[in-house]
Amino acid sequence: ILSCAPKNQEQKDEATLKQDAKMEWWRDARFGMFVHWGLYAIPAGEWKGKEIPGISEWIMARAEIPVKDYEKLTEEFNPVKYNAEEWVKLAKFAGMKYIVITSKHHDGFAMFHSKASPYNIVDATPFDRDPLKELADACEKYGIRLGFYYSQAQDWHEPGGTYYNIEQGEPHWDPDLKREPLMNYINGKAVPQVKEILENYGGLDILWWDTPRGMTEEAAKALQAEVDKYPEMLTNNRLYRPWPGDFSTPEQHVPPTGLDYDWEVCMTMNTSWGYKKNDDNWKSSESLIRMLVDIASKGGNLLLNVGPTAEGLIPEPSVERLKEIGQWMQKNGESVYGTSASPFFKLPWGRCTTKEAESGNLLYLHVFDWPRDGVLRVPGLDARIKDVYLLTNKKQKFSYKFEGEDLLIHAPSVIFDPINTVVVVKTGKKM
Ligand code: FHN
Repeated sequence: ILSCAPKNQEQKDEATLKQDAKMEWWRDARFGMFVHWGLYAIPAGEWKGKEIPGISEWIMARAEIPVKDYEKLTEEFNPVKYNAEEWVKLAKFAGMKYIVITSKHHDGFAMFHSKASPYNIVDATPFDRDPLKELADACEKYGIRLGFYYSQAQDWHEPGGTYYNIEQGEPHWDPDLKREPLMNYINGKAVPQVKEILENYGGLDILWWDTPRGMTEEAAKALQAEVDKYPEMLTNNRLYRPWPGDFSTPEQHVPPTGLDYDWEVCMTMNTSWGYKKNDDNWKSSESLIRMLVDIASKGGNLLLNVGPTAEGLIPEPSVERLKEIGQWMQKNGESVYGTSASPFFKLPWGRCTTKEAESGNLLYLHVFDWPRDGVLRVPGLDARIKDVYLLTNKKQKFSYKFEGEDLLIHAPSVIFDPINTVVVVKTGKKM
């Protein structure tokens, strides 16, 4: 048994208890929806008839599009099929407890009504609605927590925003973009827009910074001063290196073990954050469910991404996966929500999450591959066993015995289901 169990309450200092209270809903949630939506959904990975490699929200940099040409996309951005309630109901069905949406990505285009810059969806496009206001209202209505993503340093539309093209140079292809000091952009657009998103959308639960590239301590302090006005709001670790924020953000990979601070994996279902019309490299629902279980067994959260189309629709392959994940979560969500990391170093047959019960602990054994000899070995489980049953059918009991300190659970008589077999072990001792 790893001694990674959290310190008991008495051992924790005041600051830790305060941070625990702030993080509680987020740690219990375990699962959220990431949304990358903006002008880049129109080209969707293609420019002037050519497919542009890589993540589609970077098309302005990767296809070396001057600002004046990219801006023309605003003329046709009219996502009339957008329905915030449909998105929120789908996220809720999938078992997601919070949504983080791009309010402004690196291209500088604001997906909300901003007085700080006319380069926004309400003022610069035929779509005269504020989609983030509609999303905030829908999240309020359906009890889903809300976060906004904000690209605080990279802004490829503004002369003072930092830029990053493939050669890590300046946008040599855009002669009109005269560079200015970063603080011109930070004071003129970033701080005013961060104030707008914090003040005008009912109070955010999360502010998701991205990326610290080119940030300075002066710029970070100016933005952090706005965040400090909302002490209960969570922020990630991407404002400025090495500022920690409230949680770290492994991207497109799952850490091999748990970490000793809060963390959230952000992950695409295919290969692009923004909508990409020719990207059919989709992860299966089963692999996404196992990823969620793997992450929860290590004490982390999963922020799973969708990239809506220029019409405002979540792509069908994403919808299918979210519905299948939701069906699994409806049967097994208890083994993810509000759980803590596994106390075991490694389990060859699957993963384990744990939850404190009134008189001991619940172990949720996620069995991906039942061992050939029919015996599930739980190493070093030095605790009194009160019950062993199938999460989806509490009447389905399992016979078990101890071999030394190892608990041996015998295979069920029913056919093994490789994705829905969560064996619950109720123990009489807190671990
Ligand atoms: O450059 C961005 C990228 O477009 C995307 O938004 C991801 C999501 O975490 N973050 C940055 C790359 O790390």
